[in-house]
Amino acid sequence: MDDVTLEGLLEEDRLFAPSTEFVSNALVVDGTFAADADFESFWAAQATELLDWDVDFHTVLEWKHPFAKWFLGGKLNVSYNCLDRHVISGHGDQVAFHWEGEPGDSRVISYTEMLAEVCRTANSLKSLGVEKGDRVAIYMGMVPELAVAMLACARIGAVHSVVFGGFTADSLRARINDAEAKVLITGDGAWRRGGIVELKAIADDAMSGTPAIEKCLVLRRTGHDGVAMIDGRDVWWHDLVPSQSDECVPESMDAEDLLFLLYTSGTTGSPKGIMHTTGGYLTQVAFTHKYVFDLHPETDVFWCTADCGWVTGHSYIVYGPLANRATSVMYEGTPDFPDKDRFWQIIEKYKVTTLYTAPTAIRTFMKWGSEYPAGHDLSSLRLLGSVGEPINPEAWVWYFENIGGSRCPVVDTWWQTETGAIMVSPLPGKTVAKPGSATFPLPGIGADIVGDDGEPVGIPGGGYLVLTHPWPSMLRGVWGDPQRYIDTYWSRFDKKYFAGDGAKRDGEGYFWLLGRVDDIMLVAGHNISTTEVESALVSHPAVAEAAVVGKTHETTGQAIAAFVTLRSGYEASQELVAELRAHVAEQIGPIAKPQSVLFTDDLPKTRSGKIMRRLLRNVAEDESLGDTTTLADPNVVAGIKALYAADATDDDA
Ligand code: 7RM
Repeated sequence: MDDVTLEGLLEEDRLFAPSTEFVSNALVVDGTFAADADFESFWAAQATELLDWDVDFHTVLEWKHPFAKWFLGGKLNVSYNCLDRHVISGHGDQVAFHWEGEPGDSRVISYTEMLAEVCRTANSLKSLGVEKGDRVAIYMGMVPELAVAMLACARIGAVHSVVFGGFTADSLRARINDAEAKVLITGDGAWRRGGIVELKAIADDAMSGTPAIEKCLVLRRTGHDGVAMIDGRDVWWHDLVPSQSDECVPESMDAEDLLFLLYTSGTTGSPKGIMHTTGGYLTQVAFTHKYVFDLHPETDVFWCTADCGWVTGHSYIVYGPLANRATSVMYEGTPDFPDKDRFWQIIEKYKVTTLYTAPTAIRTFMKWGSEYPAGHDLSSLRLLGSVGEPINPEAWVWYFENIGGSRCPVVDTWWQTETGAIMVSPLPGKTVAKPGSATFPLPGIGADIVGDDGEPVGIPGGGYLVLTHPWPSMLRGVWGDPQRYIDTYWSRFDKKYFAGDGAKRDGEGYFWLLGRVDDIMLVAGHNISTTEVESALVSHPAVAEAAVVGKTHETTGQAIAAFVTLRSGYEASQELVAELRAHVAEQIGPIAKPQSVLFTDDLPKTRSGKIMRRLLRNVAEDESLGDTTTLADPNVVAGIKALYAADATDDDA
């Protein structure tokens, strides 16, 4: 950040305390967790309380900076903790998943059924030659068998590597090869807005260059013709799995045995295989899922709208909810199929109590208009969550009012693939929330904000978010590249984990996440966060979503270029450009006023929905776009580039 502290200019003084009704039944209220318990004993207590161990651990933490081992000597099986123990305790009939298919078909799957299918699938994997420690790649749509496949791997001690079903053959091939996966589990196809994504055809292309792959297990989902099966390599799920025994003894795993790899692309270099292990990961996902979402397993219906191809799906569709015996909704499709009210229809149908989704979705719903949620009974909801990007205060308030009926606490949860589980978040029965702030680190977590010199900036202050001590679900490394683990996360600051996010703390110590540090802008000597300027824009009634970037400017170093999508009912105009620029100046200060504002129908996003500002910077600088393979839709940025070139709203006034 060029030795200038991140300023943190946007102010927010709206406060949202949990209602007395919510507090009266909440798992965590003021005083539930001792404020200054030492973090090792804290996590040891959670591990013992939340999980069933085959053998107790003898040592809580071994910390050989920056390599951590948690719960040494402990043995357990993740699938046993997610399934068997709930059946044994008499809850086998409880629904594990209400699954909703995109075309409108649905399935109800109990814990007993889930366990039987996981055992059959685990036995199938064994019959295909999979052994403890082997890697299994999974490339599927959002069908129950995806969760089953993950748990089947966990049951026999195989390491899964789920690759999001929207990735290309090249991306899949690179991930399979890096992990040297022996088996690939895929489907014939996946439904996507009424069309079919031909998963098997893409997988075949990928497998044309994957020497380690021996077998491919294929689930029939879309049932379309012409799916080619290669003799000796490919096996239909329905030909293998149903005939297997529904009993499979769970492999007792060391706490530090690898549970899964999950590849993250980041902004530079090849994807990193983030390594997560067994005991620490399950402890922290169970803890956070229980207390951040105030889980009451007898009455709640939990819905995390992520895809299992991302860490959010791993931790809060599969492992956290199942470890806690939650009843979840799992949905196959997109929010706008067949119409823009699909989410609200699902919430009404299953009486969802807890919704966990992303700011990109919330801003899209704002853009579509509040009549879609207003047409449905959402009164079952009692808690709302957000993850993936900073949530703009205006989007937070829209979510609170239009989805939560002004009655549900909102938990804005900060975490990463690398952290494995939620790290910074309100506790809904305790924390007084401020829209746009992830509030405070959870119990057992050490987070701080430091300047360029690595020294804490204090309160209030802005700089880089760091984690100050190990946590149970932390990544254990980058697969095959220990040096990259050290360089990426542990070298920027001495003895502190560098998260790559800018952040500030306000006068009351609340944490505000301000976006990736690569995105921070330097305007006339001021470090300005993209998040804050975007939030100022989104607070204008015409704006649904905004992305801002810094572009080279001869006098100020950088100037701010804004890209804005409008809410339905608003029209682009020169007057609106002037109004938005004035609005930002008023909200933050003249220094943050965008030099240009371009109206666009869409913003470039990654497949997991995060705005890709690097590409907008290329557009603003009139540079070539470079690598666009992580984009959900490369056409969007090409369209913006053409618009930008034709636009003349640049104005230095
Ligand atoms: C869970 C997930 C991680 C990055 C992270 C941040 C951003 C995620 C929030 C957030 C502000 C949040 N994993 N991020 N959650 N920023 N507030 N509540 O998204 O590995 O895919 O991304 O996402 O930049 O570093 S991830």
